[in-house]
Amino acid sequence: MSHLLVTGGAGFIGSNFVHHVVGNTDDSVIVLDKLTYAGNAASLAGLPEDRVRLVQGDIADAALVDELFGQVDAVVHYAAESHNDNSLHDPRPFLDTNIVGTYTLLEAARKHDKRFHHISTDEVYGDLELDDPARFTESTPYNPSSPYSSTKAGSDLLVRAWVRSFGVKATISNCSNNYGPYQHVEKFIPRQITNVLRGIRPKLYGKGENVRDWIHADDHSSAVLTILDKGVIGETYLIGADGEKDNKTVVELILALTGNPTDAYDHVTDRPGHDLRYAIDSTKLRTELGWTPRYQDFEAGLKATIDWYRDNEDWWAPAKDGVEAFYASKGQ
Ligand code: NAD
Ligand code: TDX
Repeated sequence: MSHLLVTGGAGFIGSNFVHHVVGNTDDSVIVLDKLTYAGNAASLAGLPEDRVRLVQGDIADAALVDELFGQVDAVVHYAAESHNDNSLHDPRPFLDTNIVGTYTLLEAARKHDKRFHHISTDEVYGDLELDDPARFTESTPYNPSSPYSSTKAGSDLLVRAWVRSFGVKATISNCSNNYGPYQHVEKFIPRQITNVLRGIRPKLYGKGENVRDWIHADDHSSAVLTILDKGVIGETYLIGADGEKDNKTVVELILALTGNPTDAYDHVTDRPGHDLRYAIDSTKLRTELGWTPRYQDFEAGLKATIDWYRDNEDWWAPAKDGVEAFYASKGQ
């Protein structure tokens, strides 16, 4: 049994991880989360109070971080500013949290000599051509496109430097696009699901040809637990579930699964610098650490996600109008 500190544990993937830990281990969790617009204490509702404690605070607050590192065995670092479109509008918080926040945690990991796992993204590798058979591997050169992905790339490089120069016991994972419950309505899949539930037409950027490699958030969680348990210090592991789909296909599937005509969507202004395609080769994680994803059927996972948003309007409704007003101001 371990005591874990989970940063960003009130966000989308972090809260899915906390649910996964409670359901699959005896571990206890302290969540450190600033509860920005993207964090929601309700995402942790119903979890046992003797195993999950939420501390509201900033990962860049060195005194708070120092205190919390003294209370745990290992740290899993999810907290980030995570939305590309926001980073194009106002990059500053991305530098503060993704770079300075990660630096603050690494200094505490060094001082307390604690096991540290850094959560990152496949976006650090840039993008692939639509017709290129290649996929990202652990040796693909970094080539980020947006303020978001460049700050995530910077945070990965800080982790590598703290391992090499200071002997911090860290691992890194770079995962593909996640879907599942508790994802903020600013992101692609929840935005389109909640649009359809409200009778608004889904909005596709540009031609809708861009490809994302979808993985269920619960599979991301099992991969992270596997790396915490068996990962080799200093190593990077790519996490993906062979879920490549273009955006148009995903929107058509959401429309079909909700009983709507599959052409009932709009094309809107494209994202500047929009990455074309992401694709993950997760052979290293599967062969060296023995991980396999559980959600192999994207349509079934998407249907369950649609059902979750239908059943949990109280969770997403307060954010919906503000998000749509932001997109409308940009023609999206
Ligand atoms: P999210 O935006 O849903 O959640 C981020 C959480 O971090 C929120 O709860 C927020 O309140 C918290 N936070 C933000 N700034 C903070 C700060 N300064 N101090 C403490 N807490 C702070 O993001 P997500 O989609 O769950 O992503 C989580 C992590 O996974 C990120 O590191 C992201 O880069 C990575 N990732 C995401 C995806 C994806 O598809 N969403 C894919 C691969 C990797
Ligand atoms: O309304 C939309 N219409 C649309 O066509 C939105 C919000 C998005 N899109 C497109 C843009 C992307 O091609 O859908 C795709 C997915 O968009 P996002 O949900 O914004 O995700 P993405 O930019 O791919 O980044 C996500 O995956 C990697 C997460 O937000 C990142 O945190 C993670 O690192």
